[in-house]
Amino acid sequence: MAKRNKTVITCAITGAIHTPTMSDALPYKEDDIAQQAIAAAEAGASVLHLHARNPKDGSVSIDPETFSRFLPRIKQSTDAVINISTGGSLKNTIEERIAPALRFSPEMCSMNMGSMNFSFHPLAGRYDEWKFDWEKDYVANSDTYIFRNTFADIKNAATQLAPHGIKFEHECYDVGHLYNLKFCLDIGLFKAPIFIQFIFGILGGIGPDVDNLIFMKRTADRLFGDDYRWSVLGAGGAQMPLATTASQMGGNVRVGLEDSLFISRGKLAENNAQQVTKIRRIVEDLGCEIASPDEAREMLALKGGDRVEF
Ligand code: KMH
Ligand code: ZN
Repeated sequence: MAKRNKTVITCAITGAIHTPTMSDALPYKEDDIAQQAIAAAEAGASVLHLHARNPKDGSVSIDPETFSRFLPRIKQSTDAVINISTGGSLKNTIEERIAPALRFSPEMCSMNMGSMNFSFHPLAGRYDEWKFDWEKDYVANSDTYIFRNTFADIKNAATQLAPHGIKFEHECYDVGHLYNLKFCLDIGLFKAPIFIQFIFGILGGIGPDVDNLIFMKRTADRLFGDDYRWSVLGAGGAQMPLATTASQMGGNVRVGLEDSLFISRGKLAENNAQQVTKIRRIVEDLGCEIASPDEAREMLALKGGDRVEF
């Protein structure tokens, strides 16, 4: 039997684009982000995908100063790979969105591979009470936003970030984004091996069906051959089922409160580490091993934790 790859668990600690603070478990203060990130790493996440939030009201912050209040703490307490989001909010420009990655030169950062509808407006009807004033309108109006990632934006971000040797988490929300990525790879914007995060279940992207996962994987095999590594993120209720399927297909997985506030149907997760513990148990029970941070560094060809600027 062929040797199976180890599974890299990424944990996305606190999303900002599409996750209102409607669970008390979702960290938005710097101390809580640091504490939950460290606990997720201890539970088995080898990569930590990080956004920042305004500690006063949980709104998206793309201010590098906010990141500076938790990045060094996480680095001092864990060996995990730090992956800084360049997603910002649906209202930020690409220049604003890449500012934290430019300042801190992490081992990884996200790179969203196409413009799209990215909506969570149906959530607006599900809650009567909101923790913060901005949330209801932001959520309700998300049916008017375009998540902008034009070819020019991608080229601009890739060119400015290139001197930093950062490995991108290429976020692909639909099959067309794989072709966008292929085009960008062919014109030299990115270096192999590339790391693709297949994303399922965002309203505006491809749906969370196993057929679609197989289709995305087959398409990526055809386009990138051996030049890519891959992982799966299912939004909401699709998180654990699709991560389980991906791990059985030889892929890597992403969990975290950014993408689902739940631990099981209708039950809120207590924290990020609980989701990491759950997927780790599933992966190990089904006969795979999880990758350590250094094994993730090798698999993804990262520059090393000693070459970041925080
Ligand atoms: N939460 C994901 C669906 C980013 O950070 O650049 C989107 C995301 C984007 O992770
Ligand atoms: Zn993110």
